[in-house]
Amino acid sequence: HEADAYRTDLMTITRYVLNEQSRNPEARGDLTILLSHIVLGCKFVASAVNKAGLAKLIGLAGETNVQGEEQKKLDVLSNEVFVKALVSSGRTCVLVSEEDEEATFVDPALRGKYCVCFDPLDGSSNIDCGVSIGTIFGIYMIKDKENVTLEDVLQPGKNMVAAGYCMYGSSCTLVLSTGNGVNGFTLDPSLGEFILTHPDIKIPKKGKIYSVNEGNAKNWDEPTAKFVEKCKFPKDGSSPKSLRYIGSMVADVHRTLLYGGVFLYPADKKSPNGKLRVLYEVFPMSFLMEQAGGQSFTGKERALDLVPTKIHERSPIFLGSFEDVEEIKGLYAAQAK
Ligand code: P6P
Repeated sequence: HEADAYRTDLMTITRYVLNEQSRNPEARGDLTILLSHIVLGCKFVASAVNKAGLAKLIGLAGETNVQGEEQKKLDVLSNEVFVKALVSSGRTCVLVSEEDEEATFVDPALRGKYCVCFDPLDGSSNIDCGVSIGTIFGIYMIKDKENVTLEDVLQPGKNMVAAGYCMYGSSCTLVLSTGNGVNGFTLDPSLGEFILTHPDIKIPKKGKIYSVNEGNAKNWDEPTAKFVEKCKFPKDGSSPKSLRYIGSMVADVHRTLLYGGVFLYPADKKSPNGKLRVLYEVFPMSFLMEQAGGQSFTGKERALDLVPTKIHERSPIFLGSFEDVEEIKGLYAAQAK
């Protein structure tokens, strides 16, 4: 019976990744070990986020907790945990974090063959009001282990070997792809294990939801304005789409992945490259969308084809259901003519 199977045949994320990697003859288990350290970081953040309100972990730095200790901001704390977990894994050589101005080059004695770009706690401005937040990560293989440079992380997103996010909400859900589809795992706090709950996620080809900060409408370019207008006042007599915008990328993207629709953070007159960061927001989410049968577009090109030149550079992003993004691409192509 289904429930019994869950209770006895536990498909943990570790077992899932091991199974998947064992099918790859040249795999030496390095990615498996790296992912297990990322999972550890997510478990730590999940427990810290859940305690946040109680231990005064939220809000601005300088808060003192019940013990009167100087309390670090949750995103600073999360960043430290992830950096330490990734370095100690012995499988990484360059790290790019939203929290650190410069890339971290791992001590040669501890170097491995992967680069990790991550946002340890994306949407952290939402912590104080209890809105879901998340960790986002993307993983590259370095080009030459003997000669490690910033070029190893300035690769187009299509070179990523794995990407994922962990959403800290009503439940803690980790969504992961290592290039063979997308799977979702839910943390069972009683076991401290992520269990497979969403096997082989596929995004609906078309959706009834659009997700954008309408507050920026004054500054949008014409193709974006036309697309949003079409969502609200369809010309073909179909019913208008629903607007759902949480303002926390992991939450908005997770809903888009499961329910379909499109998430947009377009360029506008004030921010010609939009707001979201290429290496640790746009690329990982675009990788997942393509692996789930959706697509992701920058307004100019396929998001994963973009070649970054700076580690914190931004890009406009339109991602989600294949057909919805196709419509947006048509509007931009018409403008380009
Ligand atoms: P806006 C959160 O601050 C964030 O980086 C993403 O998680 C989110 O999608 C976006 O910014 C929200 O931006 O301008 O709509 O508040």
